[in-house]
Amino acid sequence: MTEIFRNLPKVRYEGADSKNPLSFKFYDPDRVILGKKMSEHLPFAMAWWHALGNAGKDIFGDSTADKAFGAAETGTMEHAKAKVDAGFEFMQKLGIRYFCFHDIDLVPEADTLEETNARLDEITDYMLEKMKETGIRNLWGTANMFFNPRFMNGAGSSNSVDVFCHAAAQIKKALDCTVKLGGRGYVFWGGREGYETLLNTDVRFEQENIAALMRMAVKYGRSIGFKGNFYIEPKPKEPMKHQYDYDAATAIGFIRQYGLSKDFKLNVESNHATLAGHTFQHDLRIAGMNGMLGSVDINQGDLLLGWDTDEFPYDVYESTMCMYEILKAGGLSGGLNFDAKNRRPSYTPEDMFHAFILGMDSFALGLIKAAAIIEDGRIDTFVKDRYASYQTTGIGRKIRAGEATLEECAAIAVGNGNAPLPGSGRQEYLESVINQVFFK
Ligand code: XUL
Ligand code: CO
Repeated sequence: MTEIFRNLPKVRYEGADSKNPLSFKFYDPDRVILGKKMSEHLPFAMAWWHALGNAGKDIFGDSTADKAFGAAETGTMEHAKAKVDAGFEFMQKLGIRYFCFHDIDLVPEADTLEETNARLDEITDYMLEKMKETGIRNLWGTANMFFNPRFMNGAGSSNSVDVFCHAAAQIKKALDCTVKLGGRGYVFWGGREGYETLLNTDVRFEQENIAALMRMAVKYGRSIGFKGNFYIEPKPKEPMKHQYDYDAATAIGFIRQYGLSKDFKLNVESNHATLAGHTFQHDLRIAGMNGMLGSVDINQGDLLLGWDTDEFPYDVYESTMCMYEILKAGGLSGGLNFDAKNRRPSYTPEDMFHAFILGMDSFALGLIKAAAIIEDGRIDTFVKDRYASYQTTGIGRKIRAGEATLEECAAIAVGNGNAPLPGSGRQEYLESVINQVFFK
């Protein structure tokens, strides 16, 4: 088979002093951190849609990159196969062990569902061969229920029952493909599950229907042997003005309200959390403390732009706090999917390599620094001590045990006179501890 990324080598770890642009400076897969190999802490995945599908088109301009990968014509089955060849060669060269896909990332959508499904059968047969050859695995699959005009008012939340049924058909087939490829998860990102105006929208009706569709998906998935997690991927807006899975807390509320907790966790994405007005760390913490941190889409937004820019992550403070939350939550059942794309002017195949090297090195550094923060111990000790009065006083212990009454607390307050100040939060000191751990 012809090599697609000719002149681009297998990328290896060369250490922080290397000036070779096509080497890892920090990602050393076999290095052991907190008792586990880096490669196990960091189950990186390639997003089919960005890496193999996105050629740099934006609303002001056409593609800049050539993502035909040698096919005579794009949007054909020949092109779909060329993408498989390119994707597996790329993942092997970067040492990436997982990929994620939407149904229509894999094949061009045909005029009928039957024909699209037949194309999916053909391409997944071809992918399975490559997976066997390379040991590369599927992290998660999903159905694209936002691109086609039929989904203009949503999928599960559509006002039209015919659209709802079409969404169901796509989910059914995407689940078939995910199970066939041995996927570890199945994602619902409700890109158009929301509204443009409340003047035409019955929010309760739409949310009940989304939950009904998810319940059907779980029932069908389990019936065909899907053992992995279902994930909701929160995002507050874009493309819709308001999206129902606004942030981690909202999605967890939805999952609990509709009785989906047994089967669902979250896929938390960095740039989505920041669009919701949170830090990435915030949404990871909310998911983790609720036992709902399943998988993560890693990328980076731009505060000066304010939309979902899906940049490759280079902010090591952010990747560190991400890995800190993941380590604290006991790891991921899913993985770290690069839902990220090259900037439009970085259009060459070599730029794809640079992008993943940047992202993988940023997360390797994040892991190293997060482990160092935990081993240093000052942050964890400070947080624990900050709440010490709930351990050192009788009333504190009673409050924690749920045994105190309002009258009892009030009587203690009266006996104490005015409550003393609660103690300094020491934010600036703690931030300087982080800097010290980073740069010592
Ligand atoms: C869009 C986004 C999606 C999901 C999968 O912002 O993140 O690509 O990850 O549908
Ligand atoms: Co995503």
